[in-house]
Amino acid sequence: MEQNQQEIKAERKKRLFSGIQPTGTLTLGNYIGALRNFKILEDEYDCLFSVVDMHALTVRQNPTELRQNCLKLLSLYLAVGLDPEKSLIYFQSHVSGHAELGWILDCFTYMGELQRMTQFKDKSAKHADNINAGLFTYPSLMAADILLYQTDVVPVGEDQKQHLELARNLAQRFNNAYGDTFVVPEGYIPKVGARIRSLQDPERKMSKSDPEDTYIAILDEPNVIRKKLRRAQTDSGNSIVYDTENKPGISNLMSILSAITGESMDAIGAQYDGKGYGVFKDAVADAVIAELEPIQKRYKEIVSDKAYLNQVMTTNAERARALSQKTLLKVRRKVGLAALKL
Ligand code: ATP
Ligand code: LTN
Repeated sequence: MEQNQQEIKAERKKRLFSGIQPTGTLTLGNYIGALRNFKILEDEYDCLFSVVDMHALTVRQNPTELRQNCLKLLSLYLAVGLDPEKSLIYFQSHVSGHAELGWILDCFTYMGELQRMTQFKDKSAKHADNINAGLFTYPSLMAADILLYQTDVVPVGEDQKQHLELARNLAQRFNNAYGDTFVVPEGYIPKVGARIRSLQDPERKMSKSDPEDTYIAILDEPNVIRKKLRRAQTDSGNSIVYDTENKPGISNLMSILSAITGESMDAIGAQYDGKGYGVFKDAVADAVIAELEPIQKRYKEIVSDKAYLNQVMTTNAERARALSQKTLLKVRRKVGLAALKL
């Protein structure tokens, strides 16, 4: 019997969780750093992909736009090929356990830990007129997203490393205080493309909340993609060499190409060196356009199929809710919240 249970345990796939905020147009950075890996990992793991709409509220949103952005992000998840029968693809706000566990974890998170978060510092500088408490405690809610499902692996871009570390610390802190409760999650950060940079200021990450010409949107038309890449900031030289210190612009374009084609930086350098930046930029544009075209085509079909989206949204929220209950009950019991005996 015991051996049988061990076998079942060994056979169970590891669990993966990731989320993307429905704030604006998703960029090539989001695609290479996160979304693309979701599809690659879907077969190997038992996956949850969330539209983290409650996180989006930390910045003031137009309600109509937010609702639309949530459906657009759901459509994009489906357009990259994620399977809603196999994985759980749902809206964070449809499972109240996120907020519930978020509160409990808030009570285990120190002010000093949150004050160190670079995303908080960046966002408070950007939204100086609305530095709200939610923006501050954003990382505890993210930890709740992850820990609620006993997640083993979290695929994200490099900018989320610090948040992930907090999730790990909170899991360990809680486990130390109350005995084994949470799985301590690991990050999955891609080797190439973990931090795609702004086309106009390669010191900064490419971000969907920055001006249009700094990013490529996943849904940009081919001619727009080409135009933006041709205008991407580069240095005054002409060599195609990966050197983030002295050639951040060219290095960024090389990372994009390498992430898409799988070629090494050396191979890219050998192929394009001496041909001029124009030729190289066009080659990057060709690769990006070819990669995004099939996704854009599927997206257009899916986003207009409201009945299908509604069905995915409803059934997946129900499944996620059921899954979240197990952890929630355990946590409530451990911290001493009385069970309701109906
Ligand atoms: P915002 O700029 O509005 O803060 P964002 O572009 O960072 O948003 P998120 O929803 O916060 O988007 O991130 C979604 C996922 O994309 C995360 O896993 C994040 O690490 C990844 N990501 C975001 N920007 C980049 C980037 N420039 N390069 C690689 N990965 C990225
Ligand atoms: N904080 C992340 C989005 C996010 C997330 C998560 C990612 C919220 N909850 C859980 C992975 C797992 C961001 O800003 N990119």
